[in-house]
Amino acid sequence: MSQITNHLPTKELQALDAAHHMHPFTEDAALAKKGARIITRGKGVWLTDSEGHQILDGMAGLWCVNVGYGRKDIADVAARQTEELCYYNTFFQTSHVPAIALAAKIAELAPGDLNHVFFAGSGSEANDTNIRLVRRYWQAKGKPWRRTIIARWNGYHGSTIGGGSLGGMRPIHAHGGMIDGVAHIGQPYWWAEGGDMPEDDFGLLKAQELEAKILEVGPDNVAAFIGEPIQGAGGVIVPPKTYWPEIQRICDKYGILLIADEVITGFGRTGDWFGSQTFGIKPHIMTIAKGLSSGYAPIGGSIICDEVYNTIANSGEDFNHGYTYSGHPVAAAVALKNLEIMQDEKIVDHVKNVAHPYLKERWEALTDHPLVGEAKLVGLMGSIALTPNKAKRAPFASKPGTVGFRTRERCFANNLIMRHVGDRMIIAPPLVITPAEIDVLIERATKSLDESYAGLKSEGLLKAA
Ligand code: PXG
Repeated sequence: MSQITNHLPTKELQALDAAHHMHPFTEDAALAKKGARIITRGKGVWLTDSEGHQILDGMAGLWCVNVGYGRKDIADVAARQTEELCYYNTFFQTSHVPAIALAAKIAELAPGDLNHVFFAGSGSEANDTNIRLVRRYWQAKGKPWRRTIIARWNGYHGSTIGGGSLGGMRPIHAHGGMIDGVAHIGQPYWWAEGGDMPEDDFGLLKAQELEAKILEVGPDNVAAFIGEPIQGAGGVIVPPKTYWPEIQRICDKYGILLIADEVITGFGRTGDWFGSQTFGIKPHIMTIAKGLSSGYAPIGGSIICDEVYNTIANSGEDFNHGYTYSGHPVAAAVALKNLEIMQDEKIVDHVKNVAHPYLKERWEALTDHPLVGEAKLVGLMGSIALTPNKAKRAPFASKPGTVGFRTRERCFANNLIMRHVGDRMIIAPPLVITPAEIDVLIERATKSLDESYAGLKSEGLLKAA
């Protein structure tokens, strides 16, 4: 199929796409008029589209292609495993080598006593697993009423009804509703919401919203708190350094399970194996997906600590949960190979000691640009705030996201994938990016910012709200 369709002209592919393919998070009728951009190949940090453009992928796909595109060694493993055992399940007291080996490898890499893995096909599914895990844990502890999960507004935990409910994205809640037993608190987004308060004070204030919510719900009704070490889809919002220690203190004080959603921050993105290590978080459960396989196969999971695992495993009952593709052998073999590559090629060290320091200097220099307020970078996860007034950290008078969208369009035109979330621009390039490629990224980003700025200026759109 791909061999055939790759040879169809772009217009024909776009017409077929519009006729039959419904896209995620997309107004399809509007896309049909424009035609989707069609990506045909990837190698390293580079993508090729059906028109032959060479695009630098500043987003690693959707935050996932950590080892870069086009690795033959991963493709070979997938082919071999497909031939040897393309599928078998892990239900009914059976197991298979790829799932066993991958679970053991993840347990080796994960910190502390996070020693047990429940596999899913994606991050959303893994978070649905987590909802059942934490509620089942408290049932098995004889406290079935402990079932509320506290999460954050503007957090992202997937788009299944469960994952979407944990997430704090109101447009997702608006399409189909939420599950019961989820409560949200504010996000630690100092740039937009911190006002005159010092950043560290604001971090404490936001973390203390957790304590207030626990007291409101009743400490004995709360099962868990879930958060991304750094909010990704929410705009790469790096919390003040005071935030996570205070969240940890509050969770410990009330005996609440802590779930770190590491779907984006896991597997090297922050310069450590896990974002929890970067921020000193000690979670009971981690959600993983994306970088686990570098996106070469769909796989996610929950890494579970001894206490939660032992309580459920020794409860005398089945854990009534599982997916056809839990631990899928081809996906597991691919993920294992990906993690071996990460280790053999010391990719986490590359992030920490080469790519991050080099990009940090160049990324932070973007604050000299008239459109850019703050620039944040943790590992290879970065954001810049666009603003008409840096000193006041002011938003634009235009509808939020207008300037970000226009800047993203300039990036596309300049063959750089840099996303926007509202009026923040975000990047998360493949972890293997080299200094020379970082130069290209910065050069294209600067050109795009210049063009966006010139356009906004000529149209009188640089006004503050
Ligand atoms: N948790 C986090 C922290 C995520 O970033 C998920 C869970 C869900 O994973 P799956 O594999 O079910 O998609 C994610 C996914 C965006 C964007 O616009 C981000 C994600 C997915 C789609 C779009 O940045 N992250």
